[in-house]
Amino acid sequence: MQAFIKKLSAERGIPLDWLEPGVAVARYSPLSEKYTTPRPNANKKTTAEKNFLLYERNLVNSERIRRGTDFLEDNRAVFDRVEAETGVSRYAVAAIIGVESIFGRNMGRFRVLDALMTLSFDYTRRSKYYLAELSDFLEFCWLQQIEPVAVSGSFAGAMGLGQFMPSSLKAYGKDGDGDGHIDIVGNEADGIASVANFLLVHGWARGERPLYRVSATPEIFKATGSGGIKTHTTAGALLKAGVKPLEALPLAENEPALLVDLPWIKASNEKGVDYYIGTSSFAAILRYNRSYFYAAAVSLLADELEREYGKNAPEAKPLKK
Ligand SMILES: [Ca+2]
Repeated sequence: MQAFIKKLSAERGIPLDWLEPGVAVARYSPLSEKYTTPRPNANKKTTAEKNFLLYERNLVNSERIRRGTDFLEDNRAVFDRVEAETGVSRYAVAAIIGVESIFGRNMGRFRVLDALMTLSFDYTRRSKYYLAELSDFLEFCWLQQIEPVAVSGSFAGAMGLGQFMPSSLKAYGKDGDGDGHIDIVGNEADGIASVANFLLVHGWARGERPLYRVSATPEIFKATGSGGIKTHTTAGALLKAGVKPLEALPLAENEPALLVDLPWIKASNEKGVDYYIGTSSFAAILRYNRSYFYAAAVSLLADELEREYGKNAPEAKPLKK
């Protein structure tokens, strides 16, 4: 650990007499180790991972929609400004914050310093990853003049409304209220601006919805080389391959796109797959978490928030079964 501190100090210009006492107060975090340790049967996918209906039910529900509309209203001025500056939909930003931290109610009560020190030095399965995150965390604290021990987050070190890991905070963190500091945990404007910036940098297209409902088949899915997280094809090419819109599809033929499959199983054991055309904006959400289920739940929650809260709410769409 001493060698790490010395190296970090030299490489990033962080004074040793700030780093050493800052890090010395770290305590072992048993829960960080426990929660990041794979369980013996972790390779068996749980039902919620194979069934979008279950996954969606946990994240897109009336409780979260209600909290979301409150959050949008409480932060209306910030969203007005951030949306005008970035073009990123306030509903998508709010939906990510809703999924990540239930609009700030669940940002984590672990000391980020303890979590990252434990996962870097005491728990070595992914120590290289966590050492890099710890380095970015300490650098961020130094630049923002925050005491590392004062920052709270998840058991793995994710922070704030958008649950940013330190590397994301370093790369995409934004000062949303213009006070000269990025306070990702305590300041909602900074949290909102940072999530919007993340989506903008990863290709959010102004005015574009993430998902459009279509019909398709497993054969079309395979034939179009679908399944990745990038917009590897175009809306026109997907239509040519047999994909059929199930709602208005205001996309140009050459619009970058991908085909999204969401398998579901009903309580009656009926099975099926919902298909969507995902746009660049959907791909931007996928950079937050490389899971179609995650990005689709965020997108559908955004649609629900827009319907509930938006002044120009879209007409009801057949998104749900
Ligand atoms: Ca700020």
